[in-house]
Amino acid sequence: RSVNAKVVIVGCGISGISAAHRLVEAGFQHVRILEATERSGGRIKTGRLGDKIVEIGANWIHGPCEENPVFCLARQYGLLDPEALTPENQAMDIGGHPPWVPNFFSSSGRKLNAEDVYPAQQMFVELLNESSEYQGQKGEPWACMGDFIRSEVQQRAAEQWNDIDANSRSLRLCVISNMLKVECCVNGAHSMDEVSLGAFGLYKTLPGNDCTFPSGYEGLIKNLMSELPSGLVTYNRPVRCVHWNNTERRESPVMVECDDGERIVADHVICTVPLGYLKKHHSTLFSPPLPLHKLCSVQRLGFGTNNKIFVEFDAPWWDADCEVIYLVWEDEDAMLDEVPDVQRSWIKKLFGFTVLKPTERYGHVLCGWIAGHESEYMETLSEQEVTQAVTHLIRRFTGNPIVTPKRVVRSQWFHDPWTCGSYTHTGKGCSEQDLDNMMEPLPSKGSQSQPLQVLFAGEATHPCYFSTVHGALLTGRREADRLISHYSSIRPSELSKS
Ligand code: 6YU
Repeated sequence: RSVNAKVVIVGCGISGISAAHRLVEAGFQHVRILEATERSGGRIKTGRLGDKIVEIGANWIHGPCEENPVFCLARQYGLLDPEALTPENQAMDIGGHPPWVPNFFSSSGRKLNAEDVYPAQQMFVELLNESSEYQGQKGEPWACMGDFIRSEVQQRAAEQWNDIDANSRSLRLCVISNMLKVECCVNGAHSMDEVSLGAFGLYKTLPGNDCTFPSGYEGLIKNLMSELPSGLVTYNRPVRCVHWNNTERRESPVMVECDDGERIVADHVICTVPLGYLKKHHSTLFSPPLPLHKLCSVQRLGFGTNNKIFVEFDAPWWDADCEVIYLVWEDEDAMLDEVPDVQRSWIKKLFGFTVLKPTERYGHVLCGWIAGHESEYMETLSEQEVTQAVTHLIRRFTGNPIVTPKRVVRSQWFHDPWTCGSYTHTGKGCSEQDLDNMMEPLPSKGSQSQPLQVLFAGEATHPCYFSTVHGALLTGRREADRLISHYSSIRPSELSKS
């Protein structure tokens, strides 16, 4: 049946697009997406490095298996390599991917032996696995992941690493600092001191060996968009304020005010703006403002920065089978993941590079990863300054004084005014309740006003797949389904009124 209710979706990322899809399929006649920028996709953004395709935003399908709707759509649209489609690939339950083949370089220009590094890596991975045991525990001895890891490493190192010399022991602690920087990137956090220990286990992985889109993640967006009615999205139309609970207009109680002054009346608004944008603009984006419990959750959840720096070379300086390069600073045995002087030494926060594979497709391209305030500072520098810093770094760690990048491209997610960072993590003091609060529609339950005026989707509203594309997609469908079941539970005679 057809539904006449007017639905405005704010944001044309994967969550907004999937909400629109579902509503249109279910017969909603008046669905409109308002998007601030000139493009669809949001944090799914495929760019170029010369003639190569690079992902500025999302990279992998995390957990490509039958339960993952991104995998199912990508398969349906024919966007994946045959290897990703094999049952073996889908069945691998390894929490992401098998360990990558690493190369380790140190700040004194040495290539490190794997045996010198593995004990520290192993201990770190053990601790990450153990951290989920603290989930939901009140009064756990450590408030954050950083404290937990440092104190456990100290204790275990005293017990297990007492047969090695001081230098080897110090190097292992420097490796722990490097691993902490890796985790900052994985979590999209400035420091692991800002990530809750008690809520770390909330994030869930799906089975499947993580895979990429050989022709770019944006292929998914293009296919989905081609199935929506044309004209459904209005681009370059930032929303300034969502006025809800408008008691004078009982029939259509929401009014969306755009930056250009346009005012659009709606029955329901699905808000999909990133958590970073919400943190910065909540006080002007909603009138009346968000209820206190919702606002507290917006503030408690974390939204940090993770950026990529793509670097192309004429020839590789890493091993042929190498998949990841770790850069270990030999003066970092304090197990810290923050750089004391950001302006002078921001580059120390870059943990290393992943190698883009296969080489036949990409040539010799590395992707550097850098999180936190150091990454935000990097965004303010010119491409030339970034290239210079990366060149010095690589020359120092390889001991090769002439190695020179051919091309460099980096992302700038913190200064993107419609994102204000990269993705969500569970900040200190967070619990499951915060993610529940994020997805709760307005007005809150029990209110006498018309229900479901403002609904919330987007990666930050998924209880266990936050920070991912599949999480975001599922939240769009969830909010569409909320409206669909609302309208299927009311009498058809009432439908024609709106
Ligand atoms: C994934 C991956 N991946 C790397 C990097 C980034 C992200 N993610 P959108 O922002 O897309 O859309 C909102 C729209 O709203 C947007 O278009 C705005 O312009 C618009 N808007 C804003 N304000 C507006 C206004 N006022 N008016 C109108 N419009 C407005 N996910 O699955 N695989 O490899 C990565 C990665 C650098 C930045 C990622 C990855 C995250 C996804 O990109 C992201 O979740 C979704 O695209 C968001 O879609 P959306 O619709 O919600 O918002 C324990 C534990 C660990 C926890 N973490 C585990 C690690 C997993 C995360 N890994 C990520 C890794 C990478 C590399």
